[in-house]
Parts: sequence; C-alpha cells; structure tokens
Amino acid sequence: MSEKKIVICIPTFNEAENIGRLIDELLSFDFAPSVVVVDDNSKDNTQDEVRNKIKAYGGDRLRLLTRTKKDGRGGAVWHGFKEMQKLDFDIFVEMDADFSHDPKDLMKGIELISDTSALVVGARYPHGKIIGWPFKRRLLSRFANLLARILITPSIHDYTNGYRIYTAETVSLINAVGFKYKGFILLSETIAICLVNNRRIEAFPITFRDRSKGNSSATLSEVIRSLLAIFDIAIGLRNGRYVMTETNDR
Ligand SMILES: Nc1nc2c(ncn2[C@@H]2O[C@H](COP(=O)(O)OP(=O)(O)OP(=O)(O)O)[C@@H](O)[C@H]2O)c(=O)[nH]1
Ligand SMILES: [Mg+2]
Repeated sequence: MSEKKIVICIPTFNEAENIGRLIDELLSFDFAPSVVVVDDNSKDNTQDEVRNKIKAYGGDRLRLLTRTKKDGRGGAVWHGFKEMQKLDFDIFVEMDADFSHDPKDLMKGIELISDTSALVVGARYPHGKIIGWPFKRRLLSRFANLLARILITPSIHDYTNGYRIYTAETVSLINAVGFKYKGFILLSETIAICLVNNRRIEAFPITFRDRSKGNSSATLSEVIRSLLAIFDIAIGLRNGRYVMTETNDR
C-alpha cells in the first residue's frame, strides 16, 4: 500500500486553531501522504498557518489552494481533487480540519481501499460513535441519514460524513458524471453517483468528536436545503442524471 501516492484534501473556513496541528499529524505518517488545503478566504490566519507549514514541509507535501469566497465544503473538496488529478495520485482522501475526524483512523480506511472498492466511508452509523454533539444535532443527522436510506438505498448508513477515501478512478468518474451541489450534501450526491455506476462502497466505523476549537460553518438554512436536496438526488438517481455516458466520458 505504501507505494501508492496518497493525497488528503482538507477544506477550511476559519480553521487557524486546528489546521497547523492537523497538518503536522498527517505529515508525520509513515505512508507519506501529500496534503492539499482548500481555503475559502478565511478571515482568521488559516492561510498564514498553512503557508508557514509549506515552508517547513515543502510544496510537494503540502499545498494551499484558495478561493475568493466561502462557497461550500463539497465544492472546495472537489476543487482540490480536480487540481490534484493533474498530479497522478492513486488515492484521494477528504476529511474535516477540526479533528472531528481522527487522523489515526486514516490508515484503517486506506487499508480497506482495494482494486474492487471505489469508495471507503468512515462511518458514524451503525457501529461508530459521536462524542460531544447536542441532542438536536444528533437528531438532525439521524433524520437526514434515515431520509437518504429510504429515498436512496438502505445499504448505506452514513451519507453525510466527510471522512472518505476514493480511488483515482472514482474521482475521475465523479468528475466526468458531474454534480449539482456544492455544500455538505455533495457527500450524498457522490454516493448516488457511485451507486448508479455500480462502484462498490465500503464503510468502517469511526468515532466522530465534536470540534473543540473554532466555530461551526454549518448554518440552519444549509441544513434545510440539504434535506430538500436529498429528495432531488433521489429523483436524479431514478431519472438517469448520474449515469456515466459516452458523452460524459471525454
Ligand atoms: N473551503 C471551505 N471549507 C468549508 C466550508 N464550509 C465548511 N468548511 C470546512 O469543512 C469542514 C467541515 O465543516 P464544519 O464547520 O466542521 O461542519 P460541521 O462538522 O457540520 O460543524 P461543526 O463541527 O459543528 O463546526 C471544516 O474543515 C470546515 O472548515 C466552505 O464553505 N468552504
Ligand atoms: Mg466539524
């Protein structure tokens, strides 16, 4: 596995208190990943933190991509993936900057990805854990996943966690098919793309910890829009929107 080239994409918006420490942890792993941070014009020192780390680790191991305004977690990740496709990585990882996703779980996920799996999801359901979330947050997450399981497929239990490992082929597929959403709900849309195109999705349980530093970027209006988007994704799934065609494959 270690000979595979791995890139970890971290979307950031105001994560100055977390990003430096996360980069240090990720870049100390034996499997020598590269990291790309996609920052949406954070008003804190996120970008300076990353630039300082680039001086320490070098521009091959750590990159910073910036966008001019906050434009959604999902779009930020896929902007990073699209840029990194140019560099021949074999495995693409996405994770949050706020330590909700424990870097130590990463090796497990990377071991699980094989020639027959397209996507490995670090999952909080059914066997993982969530620590520190208030009841309302748990309920919303449970509800969104229940809705997705009813409307999309019950075989996936966690549609909304952004701790994931993709093969390069899966990243190409998703980019070729294209997607409609750019917020958190893009996580559910990319699952739909994999399902429709018969790519195998595997999951492993993780413990998700609520952030201890920094502020949430998730807004109530985004939560509501995301719930509505699940219906739209389910419609798209049934009417062929996510099927890979020869027209896509150019
Ligand atoms: N580039 C970019 N990153 C974002 C955007 N929204 C969220 N993020 C990042 O995406 C990751 C997940 O966002 P969070 O704010 O932690 O969302 P959450 O986990 O639902 O909420 P909390 O952990 O409670 O704050 C974090 O690394 C954020 O910094 C965005 O619009 N653009
Ligand atoms: Mg978070």
